[in-house]
Amino acid sequence: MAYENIIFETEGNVAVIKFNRPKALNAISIDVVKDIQKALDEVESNSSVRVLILTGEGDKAFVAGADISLMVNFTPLQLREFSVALHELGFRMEGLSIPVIACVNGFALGGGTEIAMASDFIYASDDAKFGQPEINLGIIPGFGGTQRLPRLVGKGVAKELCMTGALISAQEAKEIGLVNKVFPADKLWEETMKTAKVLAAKGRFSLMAVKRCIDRGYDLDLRAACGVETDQFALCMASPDGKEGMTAFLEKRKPDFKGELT
Ligand code: DAK
Repeated sequence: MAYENIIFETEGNVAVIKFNRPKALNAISIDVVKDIQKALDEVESNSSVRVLILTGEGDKAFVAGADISLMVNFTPLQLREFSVALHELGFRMEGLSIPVIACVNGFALGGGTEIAMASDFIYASDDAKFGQPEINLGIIPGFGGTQRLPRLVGKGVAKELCMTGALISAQEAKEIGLVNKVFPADKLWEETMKTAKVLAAKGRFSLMAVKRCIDRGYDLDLRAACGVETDQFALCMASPDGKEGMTAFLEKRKPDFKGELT
């Protein structure tokens, strides 16, 4: 399928969505969100896809936020539609059964930091910049920034970033726990792909189970969260990949995970 606002491609078991509006620093519009939703339909209907990477076209920006030139003219109903579309996208990314890596190759501001946070983890180039600068526009983060950011970095740091609107470097973002790893810009893609391939070789169900346990359990009390883990653990043990992994260990060979249901 052809897309206007993104580039969608697959490389082996890895699917890649590139935000593709480099002249506007890949700012997000409702059409971008619709294109991503269609690409996610493709991802979900292709069981050979084991990992998804999000990145930005060009060398300047991952996503510089929501498209301010469009947003400024939105009616309240259009704003509501945009809001619903963005929140649905974030929850859909978290609900995907495969890992999603944000490969942040430049500015990730406002909606850019927010879509990166809805991924499972973030790798960034050493020249990337993060921030929630909405306060400078007289608004606040509207795509989960006030909610996902404190969960990742703690309340105080999240409040400081949302209240000052300050931009921070990739290294600072790593120090506060927003970013997992920082690479020189010319190595970011190679390193992200290396990790994606490591993940693609793991069992499909155990990857999904880790994602479910951590995302669902995070908002629950410890006892309820451990209950989520118990259920996911039992499902993995009963899955063909679970049997294969343990049998391979006992037979002193590499596991061959098929990701099948029976
Ligand atoms: N929207 C539209 N265009 C943008 C843009 C944006 N967010 N960011 C950059 N551009 C455009 C610029 O206007 C410029 O276009 P031309 O003038 O060439 O036509 C082009 O990209 C290049 O940008 P600059 O010339 O400004 O490049 P610089 O290197 O000088 O500066 C910059 C780069 C990233 C520091 C700067 O462009 C900048 O400050 N951009 C705005 C960053 C920002 O404030 N981001 C937050 C946007 S607000 C919601 C959900 C979510 C949101 C809202 C509502 N609901 C649920 C309802 C999210 C809001 C946001 O993300």
